[in-house]
Amino acid sequence: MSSLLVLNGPNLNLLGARQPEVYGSVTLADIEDMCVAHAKTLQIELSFHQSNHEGELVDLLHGAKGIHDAVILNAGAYTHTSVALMDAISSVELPVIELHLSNIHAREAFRHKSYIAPVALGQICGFGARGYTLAMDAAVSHLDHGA
Ligand code: CA2
Repeated sequence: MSSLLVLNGPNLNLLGARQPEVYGSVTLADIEDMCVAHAKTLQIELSFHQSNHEGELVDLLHGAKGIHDAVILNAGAYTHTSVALMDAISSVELPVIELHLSNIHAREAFRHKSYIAPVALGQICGFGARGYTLAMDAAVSHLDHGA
């Protein structure tokens, strides 16, 4: 049975509380529930985490090797700054799907740069919370068919 790790970065624990016009009104707990339900329909295992700390996200990526088959990563603002996360993704040699709730390319210029994109399998952004289940489908499709 395939296993996916869903990793969420800084401030995503605040979802639903502020800026609903940008990020929607769902909470991260709602998103986790959606992902758990979707994992059941896909018949896969799922692990879901959030951290506000760059080093902890690096540790969680390192720990994924040999345990999970693919990673879905919403690195939050670290997307735009973190060489450490980029290097961690390269080192684990697992397929990583970069995910964002908002369309980062339609926002401020500093959000257009992603350190994750060059080492990711692909990027999903702009579909709100639904992006998480889209990313799960993409990960399973990649694992099953290499597509
Ligand atoms: O669109 C996304 O998913 C982001 O990864 C969200 C990050 C942002 O820095 C990225 O550029 C795009 C922000 C995380 C959520 O921040 C919140 C701030 C206030 C209230 C609720 C969430």
